[in-house]
Amino acid sequence: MAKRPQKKNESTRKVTDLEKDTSDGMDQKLTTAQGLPINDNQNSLKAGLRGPALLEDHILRDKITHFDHERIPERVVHARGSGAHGYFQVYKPLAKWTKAGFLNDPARRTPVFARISTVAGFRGSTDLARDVRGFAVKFYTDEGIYDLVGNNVPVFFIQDAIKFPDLIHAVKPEAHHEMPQAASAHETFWDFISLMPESMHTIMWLMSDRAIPRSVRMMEGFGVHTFRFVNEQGKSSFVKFHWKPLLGVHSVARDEATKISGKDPDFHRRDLWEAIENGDFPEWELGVQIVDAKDEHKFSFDLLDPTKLIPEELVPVQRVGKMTLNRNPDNFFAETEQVAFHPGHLVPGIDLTNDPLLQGRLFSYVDTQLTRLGGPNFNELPINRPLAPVHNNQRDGHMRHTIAKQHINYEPNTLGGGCPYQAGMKNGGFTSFPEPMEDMKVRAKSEKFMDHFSQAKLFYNSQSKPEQNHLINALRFELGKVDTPAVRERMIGMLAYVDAQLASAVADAFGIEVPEVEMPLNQSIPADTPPAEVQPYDEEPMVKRSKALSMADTIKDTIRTRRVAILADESGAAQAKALKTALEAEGAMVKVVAPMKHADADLTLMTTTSVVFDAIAVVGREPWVDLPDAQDFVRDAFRHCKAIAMIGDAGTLFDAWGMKDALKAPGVLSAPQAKALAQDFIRDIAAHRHWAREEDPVTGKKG
Ligand code: HDE
Repeated sequence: MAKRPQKKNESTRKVTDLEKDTSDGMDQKLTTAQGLPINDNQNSLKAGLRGPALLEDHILRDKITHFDHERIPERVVHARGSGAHGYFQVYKPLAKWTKAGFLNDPARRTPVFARISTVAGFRGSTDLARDVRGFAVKFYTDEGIYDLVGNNVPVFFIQDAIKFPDLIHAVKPEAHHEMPQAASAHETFWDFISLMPESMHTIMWLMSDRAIPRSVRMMEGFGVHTFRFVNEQGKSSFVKFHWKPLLGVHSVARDEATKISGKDPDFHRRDLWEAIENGDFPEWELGVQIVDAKDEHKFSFDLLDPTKLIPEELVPVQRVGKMTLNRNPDNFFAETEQVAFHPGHLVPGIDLTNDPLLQGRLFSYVDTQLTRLGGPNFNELPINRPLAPVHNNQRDGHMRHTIAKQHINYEPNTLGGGCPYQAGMKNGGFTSFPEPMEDMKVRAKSEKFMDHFSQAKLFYNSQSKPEQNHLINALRFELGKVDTPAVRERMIGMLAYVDAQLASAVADAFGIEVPEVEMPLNQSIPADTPPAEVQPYDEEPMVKRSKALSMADTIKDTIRTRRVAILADESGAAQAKALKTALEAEGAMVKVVAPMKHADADLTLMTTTSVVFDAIAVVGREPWVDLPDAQDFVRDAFRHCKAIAMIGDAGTLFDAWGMKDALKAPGVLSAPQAKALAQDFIRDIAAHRHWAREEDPVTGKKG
């Protein structure tokens, strides 16, 4: 009898009756979908040994019909994603601001399912595309499902939902030839963006290294819109949500990202999966920025404008709880693919604002599930079911799972004892915040929405020098993929509103002057409007630079889960072992890479590449000096500014390969024995990348 292997990680969600895998248990006979045991799964039913297949073969048809319908439409955006289960726990009650139960009981572990995605690529596209990442979290609270459906960038491209289909059409592969896949580097995207000044802030984020994360575990998350908290007394405050990763915020280099896309397109998915399987559970703290209702209009920007963030210098982020992802899905399709998020899945104590982007989203998510998941009963799929009991009069529809045993399906009633009855506020019934409202019907925005450049400027000014260089190079690359000069010129004109040097650095790459700035067609701002400054809030000083917007000072105190390759053949095995032991003691994941497989080697130069590692060490010179693959391995690691340790006479390889003075570059170590450099190597790996190497006039070219 075949036994089903058990999952090793603990489960954090209770399994409901309908979720139970009926194939569980010891006896695993192969059956049809109807449970009929199958005698022969190798041969279809034929008229004779050499005869035609028979239509009668119900077993063949059962199998093939199901197979023919295995695919459902992929998400129109965020098609490529990875998910994981876990839990959320608040540090202390937030009763002052919100009555949400899961934000008030520090003893409660609320189960969550998180799905992290790219936006533009198809379901099978690469993880390392330059893109915004979706960061969606479903909380299975005692009061029903709460979804925080955010991104890894705190702002969005557009201010109003009505522009979303245009934005997505422009960024997706072009309609005539369906190219390029998972890339904003093409003409239609930049044509659209060059006419949308409101996009400039998000464009700065998209062109920064934030859009090529090292790992989804090392990414921030943001609710983007301003939401409302409502407390027990009915008092409301505005809130912006943040997820702060405990491993810090880290990215890869641009060239590295494109190479990873070829070598391991599942890089982020694999990284998340392996970390969880290894027990290195990713953690994020939930942060909130709270704005008192009376301060709604104190900012230079409108709190309802999703292209603006609230600088942390104006309103600090308070860390109020922690999410831990500790279990991989059992089945990708059933969980990660079928999970259905919706910003309108709310619990009492959390409410919406009139952000015009958010308002449009409230329509879109259920609408899209109706097509994607085939009908209104997607809420009954195991991954979407609330843990809180559901009692209502919704009935029937495609693929209904629930067998309603009550024939009374209307309210009010007496025949069903009045059940289910309206909860009322006292019993946890949801009430929308009674925001006063009386105005004209208009198609317009408030005036403060019109400042499109101050925060783009704030972001650019807050970047470190290497980050600014990376951003410039990303723009040079992206605009270099644009064929129509007028589109490129219009974009460079737009950059001039953000920063003159940025615009001219990009223009230089195309041998053109920064064009006279002409305001785009669909905006009402006069061409000579100077970029506004960030205005003081509550008499606080102007924010010109915000530390939180740069990754330069992020957490860099650990090498936990960092991937390190040690190039060593059999002659270097002892040194490799010594280094491996030291690094593993600090939580790094170490692989020994050899020219040919030997007993102590995990991988060979043929089966791996340095772009999938955070740091490399090389033992000895002889095994490598004549191997082009070894040279590429080291060159890439050097170019991508990774920590490098040369052991024994490995340091002489640089001269042999024409990498003069590389030993003097930051983050490069050399010693006769592994033991002598292990501690320094650990420090250099924890520093993530040694971007200063890009500036070194001797050893590498800029950027
Ligand atoms: Fe989405 N978005 N979105 N979005 N979004 C979807 O819903 C939409 C926006 C976000 O892992 C779709 O189930 C509109 C902002 C995430 O399953 C769709 C607008 C933010 C995910 C949809 C926006 C997001 C989606 C596609 C402008 C960050 C993936 C499939 C008004 C705050 C969730 C689906 C997952 C998915 C519509 C803008 C985040 C079509 C109309 C802003 C993380 O309904």
